[in-house]
Amino acid sequence: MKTQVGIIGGGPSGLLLSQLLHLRGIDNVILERRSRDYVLGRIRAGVLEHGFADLMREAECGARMDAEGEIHDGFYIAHNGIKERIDLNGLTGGNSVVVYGQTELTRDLYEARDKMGGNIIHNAEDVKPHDMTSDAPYLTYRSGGEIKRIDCDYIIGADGFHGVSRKSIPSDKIKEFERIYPFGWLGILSRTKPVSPELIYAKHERGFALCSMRSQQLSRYYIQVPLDNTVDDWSDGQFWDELKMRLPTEVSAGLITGPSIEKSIAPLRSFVAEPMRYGNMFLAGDAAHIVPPTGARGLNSAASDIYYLFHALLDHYKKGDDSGLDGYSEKALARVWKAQRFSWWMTTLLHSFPSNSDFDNHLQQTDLEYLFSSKSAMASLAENYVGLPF
Ligand code: FAS
Ligand code: PHB
Repeated sequence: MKTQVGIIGGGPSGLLLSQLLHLRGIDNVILERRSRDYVLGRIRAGVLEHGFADLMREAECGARMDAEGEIHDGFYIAHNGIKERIDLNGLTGGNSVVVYGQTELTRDLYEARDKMGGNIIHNAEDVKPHDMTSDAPYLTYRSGGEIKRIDCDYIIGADGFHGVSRKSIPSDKIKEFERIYPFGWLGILSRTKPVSPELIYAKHERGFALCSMRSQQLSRYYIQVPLDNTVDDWSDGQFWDELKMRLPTEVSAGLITGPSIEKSIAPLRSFVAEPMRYGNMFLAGDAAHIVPPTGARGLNSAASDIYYLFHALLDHYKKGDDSGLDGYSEKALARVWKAQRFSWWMTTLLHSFPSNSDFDNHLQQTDLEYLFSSKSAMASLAENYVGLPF
């Protein structure tokens, strides 16, 4: 098989790029290791920057997001028994975020690809990129016991943190930066009315908590847990009791609890691989970078990678201009590192660090007090949260 762009990974990054390229007549194929049901069974991000929402609309996949997603003009930070609001809309001259689950967004992208007859190969085993530094790179994969080959002009590694693309780059051609946090997030999904119309990020001496949602009937809650915890250490009742202890009394009094329909623990790490290009293979999304979810930047950083790659490939195929491709890694990394900084700062501000000294803890509380004492500080948080320009 021959295609123009071979994409490894059928998550949001790969799907969004595939849809944008196909709409402009650029042929592409997605190789996805898992089944579609498996991919759609993942519960992940919940907050979209306005730039991501615009890209979904440009990809003709935004209708359900606009119908069912919620526009949020602000969120709360709870600390010392009170909650204070960050007025995203007022502090950014009218910008906001869309609360719409990644699972639904991925479903919308799959439906759009099917409608256009997009070529997505599921259960593609042993996907491998080859001859990436040549003008004729290709992909191989195993399907039904047979090794198949796809010749392409370019390969996109959109296969997430555990994918094959980044690991196929010689170690002397890539540099990795990483910070592992000494805790994880235990998250649950429950068919209950959210405790608050807007998100609440809570800093508490017992640990961080987050009250989020997927709709007015579906709540998403998280609590910081030690790295050695497993889901089996936490019954639903224990989760609800701990969450209540970490929220201001007036908030926990209104918490509607119910059985968890999903419960999982995600480790927290900051990770960047540089450069995001190796020959004619380009990395995008979690394949190249990971952030702790505190700043809701994970999925949103993938969106700007896709935006840059889409326009770079368009310029190549439509104008013979390769400046976008040649500048992709530097341009994407400039925004990736700003998302890294913001995510690290939000994580450091709001979590309990077991190894913190009294000085560290005093500094952390002062950072929070300064934030709410300064419109400039809140505006800086807000402009990062709604999304820096692409
Ligand atoms: P993805 O990992 O989503 O997709 C990669 C795809 O490639 C997968 O479908 C995988 O099956 C496939 N693949 C992997 N290896 C392959 C191979 N060898 N061959 C073929 N296919 C292969 N972000 C937020 O903003 N907020 C959150 O709350 C949040 N929570 C998260 C919780 C968890 C547990 C995880 C893992 C991530 C979370 N994220 C969150 C980040 C997440 O949303 C990612 O940013 C987002 O999924 C990035 O999308 P992709 O780059 O497409 O990578
Ligand atoms: C979520 O709803 O899953 C969510 C929202 C905001 C975050 C992280 C996760 O910062």
